[in-house]
Amino acid sequence: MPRYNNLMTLDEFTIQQLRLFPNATGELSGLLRGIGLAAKQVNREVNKAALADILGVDGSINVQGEVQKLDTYANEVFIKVLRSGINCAGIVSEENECMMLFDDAKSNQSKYVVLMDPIDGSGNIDINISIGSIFSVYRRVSELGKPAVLEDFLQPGIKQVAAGYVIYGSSTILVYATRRGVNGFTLDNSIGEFYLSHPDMRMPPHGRFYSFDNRYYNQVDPKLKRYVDFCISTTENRKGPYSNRYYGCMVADIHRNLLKGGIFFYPQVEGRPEGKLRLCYECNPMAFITEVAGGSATNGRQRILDIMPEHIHQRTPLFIGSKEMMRDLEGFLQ
Ligand code: P6P
Repeated sequence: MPRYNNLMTLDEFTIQQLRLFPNATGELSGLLRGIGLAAKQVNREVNKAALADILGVDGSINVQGEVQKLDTYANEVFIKVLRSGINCAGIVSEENECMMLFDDAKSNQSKYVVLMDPIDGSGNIDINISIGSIFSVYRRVSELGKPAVLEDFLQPGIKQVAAGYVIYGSSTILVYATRRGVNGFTLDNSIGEFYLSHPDMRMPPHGRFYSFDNRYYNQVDPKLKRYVDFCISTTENRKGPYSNRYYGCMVADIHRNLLKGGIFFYPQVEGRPEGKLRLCYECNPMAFITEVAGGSATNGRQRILDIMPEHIHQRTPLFIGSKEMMRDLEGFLQ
């Protein structure tokens, strides 16, 4: 008998959460289970990407530039699962220039829309380093029974109902947050079930890791340079410098910080006045998860979750991590 036979599966957990809200319709639970199904299908291909010849660029271009085949596959999987379900009225994806409305009678009745980055960290696929998927769930502001509209997707991050990510690493873990908390589920590949392995995740208030691509050191605001200098210095109240860990996959960096404490930042740099990361389907979901877990996230001036999106693919500088480390950073940026 597996030693974790008394652990709860993702499906059991979402149904247990549903029981806590007698008036709940079960739509959100069903939506999250659908995302879990899509994650399992993506995971299967991630694990054999090199064998399945889905490495390498397939030539099609997304809004970010060259697309790896796995990006395209993952996008199609999430769309297929969400469209065939009855809990999502439409999606915005990094892989699609425009919103995609599931304009059928059942989907139009759904209360929710999803924004997603099907594969975050595509550059890591060919070198077998962790990659992720990111998703964000909003309650529609438009009339049910009709197709979703653009305003459903352009809500500030504080309006998120749920947000999460999947990290495809040494193990595959699905982490999602609602206002009630952040919980992580590890995939048992032998039976294809996610098991609750990280209940009630809390981001430590401090850590020893900072994630920043040092190639930008001479391109950033002098105040931020002084913060980086602080990170690599030894101060009286901190034994040694922080370790610089930068995985090229925000999901992996932030997952580590969620477990160990740390800070991640991708600021504005030369040629990228708004930074690189996308507000709606990268920064907002990661900021929601981080805040529910006790951390914080800003664009250097404003709370990420308070930003009113103007375009579904708009970018924003991102500073995100442990509460006390973010407080130190803000002291340097002021
Ligand atoms: P760079 C991956 O493409 C991503 O969106 C984030 O996951 C990651 O942190 C960042 O971009 C890496 O960007 O410019 O350092 O390759």
